[in-house]
Amino acid sequence: MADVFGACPLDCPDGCSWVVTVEDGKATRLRGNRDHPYTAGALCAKVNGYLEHVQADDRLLYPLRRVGAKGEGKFERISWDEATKTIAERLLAVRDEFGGEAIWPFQGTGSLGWVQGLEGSAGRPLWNVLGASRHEMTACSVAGRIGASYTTGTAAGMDPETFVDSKLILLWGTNPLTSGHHVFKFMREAQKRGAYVVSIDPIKTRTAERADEWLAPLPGSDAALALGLLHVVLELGAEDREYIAQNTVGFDEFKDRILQFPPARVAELTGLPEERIRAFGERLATTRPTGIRCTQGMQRHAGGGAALRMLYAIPGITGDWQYPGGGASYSTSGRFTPNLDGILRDDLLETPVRSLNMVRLADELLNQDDPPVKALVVYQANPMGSNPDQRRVREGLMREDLFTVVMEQFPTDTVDYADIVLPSTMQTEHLDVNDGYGHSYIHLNRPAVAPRGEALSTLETFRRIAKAMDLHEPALHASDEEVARTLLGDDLFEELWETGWKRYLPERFVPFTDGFPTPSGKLEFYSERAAEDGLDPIPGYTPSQATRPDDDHPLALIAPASHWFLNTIFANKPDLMAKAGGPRVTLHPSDAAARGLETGDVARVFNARGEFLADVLVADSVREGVVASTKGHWLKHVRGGANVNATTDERDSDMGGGAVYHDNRVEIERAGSVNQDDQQRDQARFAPRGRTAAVQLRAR
Ligand SMILES: Nc1nc2c(c(=O)[nH]1)N[C@H]1C(S)=C(S)[C@@H](COP(=O)(O)OP(=O)(O)OC[C@H]3O[C@@H](n4cnc5c(=O)[nH]c(N)nc54)[C@H](O)[C@@H]3O)O[C@H]1N2
Ligand SMILES: Nc1nc2c(c(=O)[nH]1)N[C@H]1C(S)=C(S)[C@@H](COP(=O)(O)OP(=O)(O)OC[C@H]3O[C@@H](n4cnc5c(=O)[nH]c(N)nc54)[C@H](O)[C@@H]3O)O[C@H]1N2
Ligand code: SF4
Ligand SMILES: [Mo]
Repeated sequence: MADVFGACPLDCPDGCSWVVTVEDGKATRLRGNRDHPYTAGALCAKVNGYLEHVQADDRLLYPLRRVGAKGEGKFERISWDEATKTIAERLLAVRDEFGGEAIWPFQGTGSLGWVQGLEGSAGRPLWNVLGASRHEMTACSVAGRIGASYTTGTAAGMDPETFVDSKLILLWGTNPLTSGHHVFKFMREAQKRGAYVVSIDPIKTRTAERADEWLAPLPGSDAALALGLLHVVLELGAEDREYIAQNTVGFDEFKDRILQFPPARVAELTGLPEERIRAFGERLATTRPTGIRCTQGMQRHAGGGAALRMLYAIPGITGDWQYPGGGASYSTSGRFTPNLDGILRDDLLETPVRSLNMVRLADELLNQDDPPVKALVVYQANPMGSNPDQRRVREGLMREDLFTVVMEQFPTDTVDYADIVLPSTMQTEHLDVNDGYGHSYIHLNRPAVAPRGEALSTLETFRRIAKAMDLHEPALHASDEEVARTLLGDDLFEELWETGWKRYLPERFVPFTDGFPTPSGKLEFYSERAAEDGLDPIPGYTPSQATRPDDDHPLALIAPASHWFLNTIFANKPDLMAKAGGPRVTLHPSDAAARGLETGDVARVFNARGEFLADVLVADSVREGVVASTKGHWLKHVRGGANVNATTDERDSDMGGGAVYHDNRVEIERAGSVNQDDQQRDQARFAPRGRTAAVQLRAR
């Protein structure tokens, strides 16, 4: 029996350190590492059952070739040699006829590993040699990252562990008890010591339930709310003048902007009562340190970049950036700086190539002709479920002249459109290096067990494709361990091999004490860089689509993280599917009454782009005019074969071409009611594949 250190690879800020117990070559137990200060012995509702997921009956175990029509999901087993030979021939033929840019390596966030996954852009050396299009990772966090960086030079803000020292905690557009719960124990401790916690979210989430106060602004109005709060701070003369004078540039210009947003105006823009804005502003003015936790959710709007830029400016006015427990926390990404250049090998690229925006998948597949996308290699992504404008994504993937390869662990909705499917290892089966974008630790994930079936790691898959292409560049053949060593250096690699994890920052780290990584070296209320990029040089408010009433589709639909899935991962795992139930929409009683909807009804949720079916829940946990659902459902496992992304839009946010998932409008009508007969029929029709088998597995 042996305990093997590893780390969770999923797109979650918590980046947990875990320990796998291996007996006779089998992983028998998985637990959160008790010695790790951030993980502290706990994983989460989703990952506790990860070993069971690795053993699931629907794991993909062999390479497959499509035999049915695209989308049908009919395949035959082939050998790895045959698969890589076919891929090599097709990709080289595409490159010869249309140029390398006709190949699109489409990588998602299924693994954030630095060796096998997104952080190290696994596969990049091969794409460089082929001159493939660059893949712009825009689905998740880009707008907020760019926005925050105009203010402070980086989006890497507070060390989240220092929330324990906060006296006022603003949970701003973030739902940590669902989307990364480990930070909450530091907040809980602060709360015990007397800190006041405010949740600012149009939805009363399970986190908002535990806050001292819940404020529900109109979606996308956060920058306006922040300006209103700062207005109160200035009215009270509570700005930290010494901090501002020594550490910031552009205060006078920013002040003029703030003065244009008195609480009365902000009440109109945000839909919040003026007294509450005023009271909240007074609390902010008088409580040091104030820590703002603001994550990716609130930037999935037309003005998402502007909002994060604004929130990172608040502690510049109150001086909170100087205290442990003060400041703002979007992520810690960018603080861990391994030798990335050494593994990306961008020096192998002969001529510059175009970039393709991943949230524009449908548009690029359907309308791009310079050159057209002729080959799509999808890995660690499930665009059929996760991308916006589902109907058009499907249309794009249906193109007969598109050669699609999908590397996967499970038969997702995207797999159904593949010409060739390649089985991939899961985290217990391969080597990787993982950090966490919500903490300050680095981990080595040692392979604990042999891969199931013929599954291969991402890098081994690319090595075999390179070999089949007869490409001899050594970087294309570096082993998983060589890549990890290049990334970390031998000393750190060997240290982590023994210890599993290491903190890479001092304890109680406070950022920006030696200045800001901006062009001026100071916090920039006024940003030349923003002006050069064609943006407002001063932080401002960009209204979202969802704040503008639209007669046909008046309800603002927000679809954030599901408690039971991670994006679309686990949405085929029977126990978690049962806990999650089918897609649901929560409506305010007044919106429900206006449509004759009641809890238990089945509703059609629709707009011009498409529709999906959902169970209705009527509750005042959403503000009027706002409807809540969640992301993640597999299309093949739900009624109507569509999830919430049938209604979301490919439109870009204000910065970096980011996604606008929460900036969406729909109408809802009754499609039926869930009486017992319906339920039984639905259960028979939509029972997840493999349910019986998985239940037996647990019973054993
Ligand atoms: N269980 C679980 N955990 C996850 C994920 C998952 O799918 N499931 N996904 C992971 C990923 S990929 C990411 S990027 C992170 C994201 O984690 P979060 O940043 O928490 O993102 P969301 O869950 O999208 O949204 C958070 C909250 O923002 C609110 N919100 C939406 N629009 C607005 C707005 O305009 N203003 C304000 N103030 N609030 C708004 C939503 O109602 C929601 O409660 O979570 C990760 N963790
Ligand atoms: N409506 C709505 N939609 C959203 C969002 C939202 O808030 N609302 N959030 C968006 C966000 S934040 C994100 S990050 C995106 C995520 O969108 P995607 O990047 O498409 O992520 P997933 O849907 O989780 O799909 C990841 C797939 O990778 C596979 N996978 C995991 N590890 C590996 C591996 O090591 N190798 C291979 N080959 N495959 C692997 C998993 O089985 C899974 O099918 O979704 C976005 N979609
Ligand atoms: S999904 Fe997040 S909370 Fe759950 S185990 Fe992974 S890193 Fe930890
Ligand atoms: Mo994400």
